[in-house]
Amino acid sequence: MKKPFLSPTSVVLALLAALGGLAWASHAAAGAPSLTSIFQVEGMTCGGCEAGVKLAVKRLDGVVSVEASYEEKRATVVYDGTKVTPQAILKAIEKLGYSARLVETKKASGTRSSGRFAALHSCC
Ligand SMILES: [Cu+2]
Repeated sequence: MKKPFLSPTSVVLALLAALGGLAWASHAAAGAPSLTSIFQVEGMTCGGCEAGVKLAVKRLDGVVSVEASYEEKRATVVYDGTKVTPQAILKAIEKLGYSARLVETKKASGTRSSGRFAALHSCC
C-alpha cells in the first residue's frame, strides 16, 4: 500500500498561495493608499518573460499585484506608494534584462497623480 505524500511542487504552490493571501490581507487591513503604475517593457517575448517580470516585481515589499503582457509590452503594477517607488519597480524589471519606462501612475480611484493633469484634479 502506498503512503500518501505531498509532492514538492504542491508544497511550493500552497506556500505561495498562503504568502499571497497574507500579503493581500495585511494590505487591505492597513488601508494604505495604493497606486497603479503602467510600465512599457521592451524585450519580453513569451509567457515565460511575463512570469519572470511578475515574480521579480511581486517580490518587492509593498507590491500588491502585477500584470504583465509581452504582446502589449506592458506591465501594470498595483502597489503601496509609501513602501515602494516606480523607480524601484523599474530597477527590478531592468535587472532581468528588459528595458522599461514608466508610462503613468494613477491612484487606485483612477485619478491621475502625475503629469500635467494632476493640477486639474486637485479638488477631488
Ligand atoms: Cu520569454
